[in-house]
Amino acid sequence: MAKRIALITGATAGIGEAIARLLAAHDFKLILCGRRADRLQRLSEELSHKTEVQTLVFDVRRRKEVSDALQSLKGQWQKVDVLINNAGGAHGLDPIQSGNVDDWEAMIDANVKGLLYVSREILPGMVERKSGHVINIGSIAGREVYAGGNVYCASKFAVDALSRGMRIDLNAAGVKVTQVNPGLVETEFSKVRFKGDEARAAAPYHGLQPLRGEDIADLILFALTRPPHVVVADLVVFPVAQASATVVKRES
Ligand code: NDP
Ligand code: 8X3
Repeated sequence: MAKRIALITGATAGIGEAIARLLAAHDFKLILCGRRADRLQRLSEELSHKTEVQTLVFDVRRRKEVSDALQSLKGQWQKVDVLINNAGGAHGLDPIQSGNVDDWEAMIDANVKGLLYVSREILPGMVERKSGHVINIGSIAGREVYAGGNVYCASKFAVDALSRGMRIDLNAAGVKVTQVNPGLVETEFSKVRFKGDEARAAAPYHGLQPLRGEDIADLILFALTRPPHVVVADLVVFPVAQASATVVKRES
């Protein structure tokens, strides 16, 4: 079987980088996307020993950058088989009444609008070919709201609605849609949320064994390798120490 082409947004760190490494070892060609060109270049050089790799540098919040980047793909690379909408994150944990409006915009623009801009470029080809698989990275924050989560949670509730909507609209074309909703995964997520404050960034993982990006990548590979008639529609995954967005067992 020919290698499938997987496009991964947010491949420069965390979950996206782990997905890239795992798919490179399992018969996928890769289109790696992110804003940090140096990291994309390094990862591409490393993975090129295992598979064919393209890189695209763009900010998912910028509609024209997204369309220019994706339309620059040539030949076989235009036929994306697997779209992994992973780029995004949280900015701040402030109560709604004192929230930072720039943080709100960054989250809505990347987590919701960015996912839409990228999907709008890739989905028509999947529909035309009547094949493809979209994986959206949601979150437990898209199922439960917690203190200070307000806009981040809203953005992930939106991803949940978009995943369900995609599944319905793409049903006739036979395009698979999988949503993966992780709980606590130790990546750069918390450093970004707390703007580099190392102590606050480390706190969510204190006294427990969090998930790693590799754990999420493993589930995605599972979803991508089911038989043609099977779609893993929706997954919630926690570290064992976590029972909900707010119930977490910590060893002191
Ligand atoms: P990281 O901060 O480690 O990685 C985030 C990735 O997204 C980076 O590659 C970053 O690349 C990219 N990214 C962020 N903003 C943009 C942007 N505007 N344009 C393009 N790329 C962007 O976090 P995670 O790996 O943890 O996060 C990946 C996804 O998983 C996110 O959607 C997050 O919400 C979700 N998630 C994370 C959980 C966790 O506990 N860590 C739990 C549940 C869901 P670059 O900066 O180079 O552009
Ligand atoms: C990331 C998980 O619980 O920090 O989406 O919001 S959480």
